Amino acid sequence: MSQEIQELFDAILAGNADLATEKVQTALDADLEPSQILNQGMIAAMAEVGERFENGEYFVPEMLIAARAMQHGLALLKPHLLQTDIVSEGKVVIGTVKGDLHDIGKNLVSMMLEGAGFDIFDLGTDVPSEKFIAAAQENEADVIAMSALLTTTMPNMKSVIEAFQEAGLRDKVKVIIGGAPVTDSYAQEIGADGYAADASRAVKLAKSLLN
Ligand code: B1M
Repeated sequence: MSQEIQELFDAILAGNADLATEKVQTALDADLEPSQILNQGMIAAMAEVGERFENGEYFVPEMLIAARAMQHGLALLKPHLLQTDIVSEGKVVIGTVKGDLHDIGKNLVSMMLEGAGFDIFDLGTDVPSEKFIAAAQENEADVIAMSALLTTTMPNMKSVIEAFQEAGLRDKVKVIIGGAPVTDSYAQEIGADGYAADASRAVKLAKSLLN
């Protein structure tokens, strides 16, 4: 790991938002690839935060400030991750499911989809089925993208799919899902159209489903 990436990783672990932003700039100035800065410096740091939480070294406040540091750094990195001059690929309604407040992964997926030319309608976190349905109808969505980070909230993805079925809208949209505890077999089990392990795979999946 380069020194710039290591310092960014450490700044996120320490939950220092100003320092994390500064270290993203330093890494960009050193001509490091934005994807490397994201994956090795930022996503890896959040994985370490999760491990420390599991081991009882970190608690919710530490997770929260680390997440805030990541989001500050991400705001600076965002323009460097996006392509320009792209035509619309389709409309995506995205959100983290009901009961779940984790939004960093969802924001990354949203950002990458936007960068790949999709029109994004981001409903935020803790999104109930009715809100997914209303947004899909209002915006004539092509894709419903759901994120869940908790094993306890994953079943709400199934509820959303069932709500689309009950509303007679299931065949009008493609449903993609993701998030740390979600798997390909879970996607099949609940009748989603696909699962992606990370944001760039989510872009490939959405494109392949619409073509
Ligand atoms: Co929470 N948390 N958290 N947390 N948190 C986890 C998820 C946990 C794994 C930590 C741990 O124990 N190791 C654990 C879940 C255990 C489980 O269910 N199996 C956990 C817990 C227990 C909790 C609370 C219950 C803690 C408590 O209160 N006692 C609580 C729940 C609150 C709630 O949601 N109701 C809670 C709260 C929080 C904070 C609010 C403090 C904060 C979130 C802040 C925020 O998001 N704004 C937080 C954080 C930061 C984490 C960890 C440390 C980091 C999550 C993260 O941002 N990762 C996390 C540990 C971990 O994940 N290892 C943890 C970085 C992000 C880029 O990755 O979101 O996985 P991720 O997204 C990836 C892929 O999953 C994928 O793409 C992204 C990468 O490109 N992806 C998709 C995501 N969505 C996708 C959708 C797609 C496709 C791909 O298609 C649509």
